Amino acid sequence: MADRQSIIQELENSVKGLQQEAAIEAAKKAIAAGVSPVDAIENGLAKGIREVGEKYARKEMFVVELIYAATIMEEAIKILEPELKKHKEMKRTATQFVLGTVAGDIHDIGKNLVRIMLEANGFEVHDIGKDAPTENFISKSKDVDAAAVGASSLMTTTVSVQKDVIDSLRAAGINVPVMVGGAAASDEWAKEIGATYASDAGSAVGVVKQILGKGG
Ligand code: B1M
Repeated sequence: MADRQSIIQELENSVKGLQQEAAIEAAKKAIAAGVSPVDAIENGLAKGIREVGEKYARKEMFVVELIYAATIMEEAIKILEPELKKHKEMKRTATQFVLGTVAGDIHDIGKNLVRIMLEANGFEVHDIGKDAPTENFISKSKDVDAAAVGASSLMTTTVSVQKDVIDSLRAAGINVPVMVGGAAASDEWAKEIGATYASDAGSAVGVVKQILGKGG
């Protein structure tokens, strides 16, 4: 059976090399070999897609290739998703969490991973999708009586919308804690806008527990 390192490398290479079949096969191998799905995604697939993003930024790859690489990553995550969900706690909580990618930003792979991880840990996640209008964060939070809200942003051009979401929540009298994340966010930025930052989907669970005062 292939070892962890070679499977992780295959996952990364398949995304970088735009090889969908290879990505799916490597994801299946990861499960068979007992590689943690979080490890497979973060150190394999995500590493590959970030390199594709760097090549795109250097104009060494076209946007269609970026789109295809993202599709490959999503298909491989579909294979790994049931394994991610197996790690869930048995006890479900009644904690309502509203999550979305901010207006103007269509990047949702990271946000979807955050949703999977939160759901796997018993949270009731209301995913309002990508390019989500700020008012949808407000209306959904009211509808479900959210305990906390999460806003993802991947671009420098949309990160300020995370602040708009917080300002609009506060203006509507919704004073719940907000978690921000995504490649364009940072700890410093989060502090500036009155939010809490999570760097990845794994740590997002601990951050949500912490902002809700549930430890972790
Ligand atoms: Co685009 N894109 N993209 N893209 N894309 C970036 C972000 C970019 C940095 C690439 C680059 O140029 N190097 C660049 C932004 C530059 C900037 O900041 N201004 C960029 C650009 C420019 C664009 C377009 C404008 C390109 C174009 O059309 N000309 C366009 C955007 C259009 C728009 O949004 N209006 C665009 C489109 C796309 C695709 C559709 C092709 C695709 C997205 C597909 C999808 O999401 N369904 C795509 C991709 C794949 C990327 C990169 C390469 C990879 C993003 C990704 O999925 N990473 C990205 C480069 C990069 O990020 N380095 C790039 C894997 C994922 C697992 O990681 O999303 O970081 P990530 O999520 C992590 C953490 O950040 C965290 O947990 C996740 C898991 O660990 N996290 C949270 C995320 N959200 C969180 C929320 C939380 C907590 C943690 O709490 C709420």
